[in-house]
Formats: sequence, structure tokens, C-alpha cells
Amino acid sequence: MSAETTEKRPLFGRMRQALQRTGGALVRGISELFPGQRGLDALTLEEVETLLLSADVGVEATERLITGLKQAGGGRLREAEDVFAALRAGMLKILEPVSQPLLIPSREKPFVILMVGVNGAGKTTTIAKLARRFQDDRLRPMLAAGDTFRAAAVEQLQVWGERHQVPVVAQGTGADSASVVYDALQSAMARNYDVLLADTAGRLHTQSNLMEELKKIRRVMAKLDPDAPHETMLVLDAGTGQNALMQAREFHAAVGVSGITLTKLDGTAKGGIVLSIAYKLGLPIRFIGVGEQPQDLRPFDAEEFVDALLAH
Ligand SMILES: Nc1nc2c(ncn2[C@@H]2O[C@H](COP(=O)(O)OP(=O)(O)O)[C@@H](O)[C@H]2O)c(=O)[nH]1
Ligand SMILES: [Mg+2]
Repeated sequence: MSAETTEKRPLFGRMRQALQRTGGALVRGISELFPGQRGLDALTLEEVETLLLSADVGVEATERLITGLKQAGGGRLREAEDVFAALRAGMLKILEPVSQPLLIPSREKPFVILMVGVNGAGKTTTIAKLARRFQDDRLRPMLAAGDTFRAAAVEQLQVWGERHQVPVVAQGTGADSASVVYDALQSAMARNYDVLLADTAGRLHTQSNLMEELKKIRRVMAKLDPDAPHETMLVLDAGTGQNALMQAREFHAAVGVSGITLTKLDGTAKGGIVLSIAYKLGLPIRFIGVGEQPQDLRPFDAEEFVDALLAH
């Protein structure tokens, strides 16, 4: 990637580095196939296909990309650069429709974000990163400690909130999650907060218990504000690859997901899952997590992502 692009996008280097494990293998693999006398013939296409599948792009999105490469000229593509350009175009076609930033309209106050996802996906840390981002945008966030199932979860949020002067509404471990969120929303409304971020459990005794609890949280919110939650954000660990897709389907069917955050794109070679999720679900991808620092939660931008992935 040119110096100009890096300058225009100050955190691009970080993105590029984070996507190295996924993109590096792809870029190296394609570079080794070219220049070739045969161009993108059937055999070479098969190798590109294998590279995409290894990056967890998934069968359908990979097929789409391969079809795109054939249409772009197939046998006439003899240089790696031509292949990268055609691949870039194909990836953008898949990602641009889901590249929809989360907008907080000022008339929706408090704007309620319900965070859902399995244990360890990154819900609580993403809440902290988002709260920081909102503070930087001069919005006042409040947090609801709705993961009452895990002993440490409430404390994790409280400690963070104290350190950053963000109020956290909590009851004890084992409390009714819906009641915590209800209290929090009431309080956020009364005190005119801009954003309420509600944490939730990622696992209960059974999966159906969890989905029922999430539905109940939605119901009690709607009693106070028929439009709440304004965003139901599913947090997925990119490192779980195709498993993340299954989780997304399950959560979406149960509670209706309006946006996705994909975490831990750093340190995984399965970052192609972003393409798989975009292609198969078509749900807006709001943010991606590329590290543990607050600034490592990046609003998802199709072009930035693809350029970082294919950087060489
Ligand atoms: N490297 C990396 N680690 C992350 C990212 N997002 C979350 N984590 C880590 O993932 C772990 C689980 O996160 P947590 O928020 O507790 O998950 P929760 O169970 O869904 O609330 C923590 O150690 C986080 O620091 C990310 O984008 N990159
Ligand atoms: Mg948590």
C-alpha cells in the first residue's frame, strides 16, 4: 500500500498489521502463482479457491469471488497485480452493502444498545471501547451490568466504569438481568444520558434459557421506550471462523440482530469470516476489533478492510 494511503488513514498501519495473519497467507499464496504463462486457468483458480477457503471466506463467498475472477478475464490475468485488483473489486462488492456505520441520532435519547453474544466473544470489552468512543464524541454513556450470570462480569464493568467516570447500573450476581436493564434504562431516561449500553450473559444453563432471557430484556425495554433497543449488536469472535456464522444465525433468529461487531481479527488467520458473514447474512457490520486498545475498535469500512487484507 502506498505511503499516501497510509497517511490519509492514520490507523491504517495498525489495521494492516492486525490483518496480517489472514491477509499475509493469501497475498503470499497468490504472489507465488504469478506471473504465470497460463494465467488464471482452472488449476490456478483452484489454488486461489483453496487459499480463500483457508482464510475462512466460506464456500459461497469464495465461489462468488472465483466467478468474479473468471469474469474479470480468467486466462488473461497473468500478473499477480491483476488478480489482486480483480479480487479487491469482488470483495468490495460483497462488503460494501454491509459497511454501514452505527449512527446515533440525537433525537433518540437515550440510544439503547443491547450487546449480545456468547461468552468470551468480547461483549464487555467492546462496551468499554464503545463507551470511550462515545465520550470522545461528547456523548454521555451509561452502562447496564446485565450479565448477572458470571460472578466477575458485574465487577469487571463496575471497575471500568469507576476508572472512566461512566455510571454503571448493577445489582448482585444472580439478579434478574431484565430487571437490571429496566432500572438502567429508567435511570438513563431520567438523567438524560445519550447512550445506554447493556451487557448481557453469553451462556446460561441452556441455550434456550439464554435466548428467552434476551427476549425478556427486549420486552421490558420496550415498556419504557417502544423503540428500544435501537441497536441489537451481536459480538462475534472472528477467531471462531465458520462457528461465528452459526452463532449469528441463532441469535438473529431469536432476538433480531441489527448490527455486528467482529472482534479479535488480530491474531487470527480466519479473518475471511468477515466476507462469509457479509455474504451469507447481509447484516450491517458496525465495528471490527483489531486489538485490546480502545482505538483498536474500528468502525467497519469495506475499502479500508480490503486494502489492509490485500496489502503487500
Ligand atoms: N486481541 C484482541 N482481544 C480482544 C478483542 N476484543 C476482545 N478481546 C479479548 O477477549 C477476551 C474476552 O472478552 P470479554 O469482553 O470479556 O468477552 P465477553 O465474555 O463477551 O464479555 C478479553 O480478554 C478481551 O481482552 C480484540 O479485538 N482483539
Ligand atoms: Mg462479559
